[in-house]
Amino acid sequence: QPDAARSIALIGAPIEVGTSEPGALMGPAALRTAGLVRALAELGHAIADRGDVVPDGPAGTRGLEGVAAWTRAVSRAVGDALDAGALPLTAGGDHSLSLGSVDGVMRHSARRGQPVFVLWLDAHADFNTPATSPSGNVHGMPLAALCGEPGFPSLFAEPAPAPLPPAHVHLFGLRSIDAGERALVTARRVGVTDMRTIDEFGVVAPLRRVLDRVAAQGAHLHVSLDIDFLDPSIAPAVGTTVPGGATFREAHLIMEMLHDSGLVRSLDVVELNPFLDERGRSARVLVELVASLFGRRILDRPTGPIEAVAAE
Ligand code: Z70
Ligand code: MN
Ligand code: MN
Ligand code: MN
Repeated sequence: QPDAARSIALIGAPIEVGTSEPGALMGPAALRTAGLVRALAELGHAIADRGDVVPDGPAGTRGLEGVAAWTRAVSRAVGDALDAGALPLTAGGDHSLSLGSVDGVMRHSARRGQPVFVLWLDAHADFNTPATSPSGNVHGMPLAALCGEPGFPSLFAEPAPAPLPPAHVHLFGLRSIDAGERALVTARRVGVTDMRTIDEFGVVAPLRRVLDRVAAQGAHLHVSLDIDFLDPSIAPAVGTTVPGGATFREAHLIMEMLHDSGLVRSLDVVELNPFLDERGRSARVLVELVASLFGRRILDRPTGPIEAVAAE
């Protein structure tokens, strides 16, 4: 079946104040250079590049103060895209940008009385608070702030939306977690498919359970793709590599399943550090994955053993 054409808004969020490793601010430019807009246009989508977000106030300060300047601006850009009927694709930049993108999604969904569900494809839990964080890096904290954990300064515009319920967050691909966030993720009952589960059951069964829940709730599905979800052998452009990540094939299958579900309403692509890339290969893998999420497929018909036999 031909794919439904979508209106997509590409929002650049060149943020790196949430990390200690410089380079992520070049991420949006590298994704554009790798052909992100062309790939989506070739699939028949109407993609508008809205350029890079301009932060509110001083954004060069590292830490929560600098991140706060970005959060409100990213939230507005994402909210405007959703209001216009487009699917916001926020390209980072470090993972603190999801404070803004998810906040924008939550405000939009609150107006419509629709629940929000967040699928977090990441090696990390990103559930530290300023009190538990061993590094002080805000890119390790966005989910804790979005879920209303105490200890954060004011990051969101007033009035802030109700916090994201931790049960509406699913960490997928987890393989590196700090002691403090480990306790929080357990206590708050955050959904988790860790790498051990993926090794044992593959990606299909766990992801299908998540997607079935999202469909049953009629929720807005927000997908946040951290490049370190992938194994560093296929995507080396990250500050801290964590071995044992998703393979090229697992990641593509996940994107194809997300596409087929028809549930994804907003997307982040984060943590690409082009300064650490090898001849653009990490940026290109991300573009291929995004294309798969938006309908690129091997054949223009469903694939599978039964169809293959019937076609002979
Ligand atoms: C660690 C921290 C982190 C990358 C997220 C790491 C956080 N949990 N690192 N993404 N690359 O500092 O909070
Ligand atoms: Mn992350
Ligand atoms: Mn919506
Ligand atoms: Mn990560």
